[in-house]
Amino acid sequence: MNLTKDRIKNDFKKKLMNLYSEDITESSKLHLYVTLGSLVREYVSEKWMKTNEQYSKNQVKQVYYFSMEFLIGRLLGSNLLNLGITDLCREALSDLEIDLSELEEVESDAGLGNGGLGRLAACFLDSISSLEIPGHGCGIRYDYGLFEQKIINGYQVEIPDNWLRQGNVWEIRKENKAAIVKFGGTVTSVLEDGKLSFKHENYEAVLAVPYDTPIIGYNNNTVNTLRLWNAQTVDKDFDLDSFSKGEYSKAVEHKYSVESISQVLYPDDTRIEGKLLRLKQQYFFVSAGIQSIIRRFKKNGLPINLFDHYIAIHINDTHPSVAVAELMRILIDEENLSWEDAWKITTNTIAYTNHTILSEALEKWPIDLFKKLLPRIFMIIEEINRRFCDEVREKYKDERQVHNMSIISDGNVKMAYLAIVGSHSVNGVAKLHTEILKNEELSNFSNFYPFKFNNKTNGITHRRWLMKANPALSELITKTIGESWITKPDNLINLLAFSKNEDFQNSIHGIKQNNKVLFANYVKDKYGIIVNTNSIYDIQVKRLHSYKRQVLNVFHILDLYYRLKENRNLDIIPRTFFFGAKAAPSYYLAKETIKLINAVANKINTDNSVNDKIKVIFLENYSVSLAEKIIPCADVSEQISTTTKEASGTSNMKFMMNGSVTIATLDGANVEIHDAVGDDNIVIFGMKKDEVLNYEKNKNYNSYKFYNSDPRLKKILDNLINGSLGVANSEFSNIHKYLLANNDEYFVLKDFDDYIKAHGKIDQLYRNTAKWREMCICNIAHSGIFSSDNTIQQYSKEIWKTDRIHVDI
Ligand code: 26Q
Repeated sequence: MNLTKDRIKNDFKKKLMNLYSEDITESSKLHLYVTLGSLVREYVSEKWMKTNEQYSKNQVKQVYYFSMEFLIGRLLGSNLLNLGITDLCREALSDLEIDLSELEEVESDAGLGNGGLGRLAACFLDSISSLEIPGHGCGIRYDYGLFEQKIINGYQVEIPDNWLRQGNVWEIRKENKAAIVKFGGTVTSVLEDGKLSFKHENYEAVLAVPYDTPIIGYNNNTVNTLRLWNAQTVDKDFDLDSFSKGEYSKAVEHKYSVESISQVLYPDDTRIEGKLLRLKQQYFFVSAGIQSIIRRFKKNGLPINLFDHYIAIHINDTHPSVAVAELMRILIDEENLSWEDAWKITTNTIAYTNHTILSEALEKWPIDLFKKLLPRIFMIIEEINRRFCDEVREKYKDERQVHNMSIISDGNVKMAYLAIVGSHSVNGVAKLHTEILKNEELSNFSNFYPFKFNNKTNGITHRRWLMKANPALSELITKTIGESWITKPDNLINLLAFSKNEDFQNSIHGIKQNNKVLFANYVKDKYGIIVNTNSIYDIQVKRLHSYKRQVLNVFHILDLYYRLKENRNLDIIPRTFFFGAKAAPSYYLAKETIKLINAVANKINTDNSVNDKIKVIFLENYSVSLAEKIIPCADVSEQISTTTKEASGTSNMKFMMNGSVTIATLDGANVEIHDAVGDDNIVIFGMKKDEVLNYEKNKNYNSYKFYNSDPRLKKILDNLINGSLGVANSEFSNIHKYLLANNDEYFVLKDFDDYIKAHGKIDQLYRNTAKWREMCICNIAHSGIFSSDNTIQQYSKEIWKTDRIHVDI
């Protein structure tokens, strides 16, 4: 399609008239946004259709990425970018006296995820399409995404995220592709002509209706599909009996109970609660997704025994791991394959990524609950487990080992074990994480199946996180090294030749400075706080969790504050500390930490004796769109998790790509960032992996030792509970207790001293302007390897075995 400015102007006016019977002057921003969005969708419709046609016609292998979460954010800007029509649209709209960036701000974030895992899925989709890989997303169309966070009097308050209130221009409801998902009921076995079959009766049927969103590749014709499922009643919305008796609420009870399945994203990304509704959500989208894959597969005329030659299914953590049993069920019960054939196909099809080693996050379901909700699936898991346990018994002749590895044990179904046994590939998300999985957490399984375990270090899409979030920097990069980095992000390394070039350093600095000023204006408008744009912007944005140690960051700030109070002339570079973090609504310690950050912010920002040197800002409602604003203005990126606890981290990569210097523990992908940039371009502190593992094994850590021997820590901890932070004594007593009486699970006190020193080093480095800028450039130059394009190429080649397909129009 040959788009010109004039054509866009005309199409836009026509569309506005068709949709709203309005002209521009009387229209609202929302209507203008919807008009542009609809137009963009219209522009991709041919590519979308042709992509699907070509996949069917050529019978290519396709991959389906199953995930409970897709944290997409906004699509207008990234769709325009990938279509290569941002400037054209901006100019066309500008002729019509419309500001494109204002329209972008109207779009709600699709916040269908908690954090890293969901955002990774979104970056992967962008890379899959941009690399012309036939691959799609499969998930849940939640009516409500991750809650919106308000801070009231320093406390987090959660507001439902009604992201669909203004409609969603990107999705298409496909009623004709709906599937039925069955819950509960009874299963009986029937022997007929010597063949055993299973009859499922008295189940509750739920209708799964798909909504498709186009996933547009960068500068190509590929448009893949993100298919999200919505739950509906199969037949009647009303129980007419109850209705005619006047029992109105009873009449719609069933409808609400069914629709609740896809109503809301669970906002907890750790501490797993064994909630029935969560398991219902999992089976709901997995069953609907696999049914729709099988349906399309058969429609293309392919024989079922070649399923794994044409289909790869990737499961994002254990959340979709019932896929193993569901695929078995369909192959055996509906396609009449033998157990052995079905098992071969299933394990060849499915691959699993693990995202955590925190034991409290490992999913397990009580047997009774599982059996009642999914009786046939449970039977299949029992049989999978029986056969697996036989193999383990045969190999080790050790019943303890059999018990330790059993998928069903101690009254629970262990989803990670099911995922490992039922797939051909198990990967961690960074080198260190995979090592820990192999050698510690899942060593049983990696000894049994050494060929399954592999590493795929996470990545981020440089299109959203550099080109879209930081257009000025992208332009400068292209001006300096040409545009090849856009499709070959590794070529960013060519920037190294300019790292000492003074002009280039100044340009890099100028861009950062400009970003900092823009964000300072945002902060002033929203919070009424004046930020010193010459201060170091020191940023920690991520979910709030004890292992991510936001408290360590706060302790550094408090220490700095007390030092400034003691010595008004303390020579430090002014700093502004930014935090952004949502706490799971039931995670009380995390919520107390938010209150602590806000109390410290209030204390410091209102203290005129220090607030020209340091300020603290808690940014409300951290989200994808806020991340795109804040990351490009960071000088310092805080990646300070307890070593071994952060599987990978991905914001560390986004910051690096935008030219920040990282202060980090050697945890997760920080290890690979450190390997890439070297000692001189990152500030590393804290315990190493073995120290942490030793403390944990020997149980010989004693946090009081640090409290008693370090007067700075004593002061900070005492002040938490004596009212000196301007709040009641009890306000932070849980944090205090956690760190002292409960012995500081994540070694905050142990790493404190080293962290303070590391910040001292940052302050010194920043003074050497040329050296600091060189560091920033070096980080950008090495960030290309963390493009999710690289990650996806590895997944495609080593796990999915999918080929690139160029779509012809
Ligand atoms: C499971 C069951 C019930 C309720 C909630 C959950 C649940 C939901 C989300 C469990 C875990 C999550 C999310 C985990 C997550 O985001 N992990 C992060 O994944 C990133 C991508 O691999 C890594 O970079 C991070 O290190 C890891 O913490």
